[in-house]
Amino acid sequence: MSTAGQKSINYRTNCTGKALETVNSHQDEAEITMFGANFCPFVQRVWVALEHKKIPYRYVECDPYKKPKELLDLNPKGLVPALKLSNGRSLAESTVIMEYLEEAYSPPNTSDGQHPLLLPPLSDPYGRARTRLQVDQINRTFVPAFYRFLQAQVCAEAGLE
Ligand SMILES: N[C@@H](CCC(=O)N[C@@H](CS)C(=O)NCC(=O)O)C(=O)O
Repeated sequence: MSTAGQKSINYRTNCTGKALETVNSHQDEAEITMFGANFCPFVQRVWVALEHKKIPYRYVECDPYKKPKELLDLNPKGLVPALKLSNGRSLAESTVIMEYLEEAYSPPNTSDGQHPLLLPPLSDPYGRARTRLQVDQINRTFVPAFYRFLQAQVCAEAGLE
């Protein structure tokens, strides 16, 4: 556990359970390194996408409230998720990262069938639009509630609520 800034919110600094097993199986060097924090729903959606699309990646748990230099080098705002890519490139912002992963790991950039798609194919624009509507709904309703739930859990464990 650690304490965030002046708010005195306690939060976990490592994953547990199945998430920790997944972290431990993604410690080898890979073309993508994701800097994440276990309590962050924005990290979790990128993480789910990496797993779903079967993209090789390394996971680095980091504390975005302490803003380590290696995180600031990737994202000057010091927010997670942040991706370290090859040739000194980096990316931040979960929605931008999701679009990058979908485009970089789909035909014609990768061979057909290697990486499952997040959206229906380009040949189905209506299906893609309907999926984006669902994503928008989840962004507006589920994500803020889930974030509050994750934080409340940690506060309760720390005896703060
Ligand atoms: N819009 C960003 C939000 C990322 C974000 O707010 N991450 C939080 C953790 S859940 C963070 O890094 N907070 C550190 C801080 O606010 O200093 C995204 O979608 O990636």
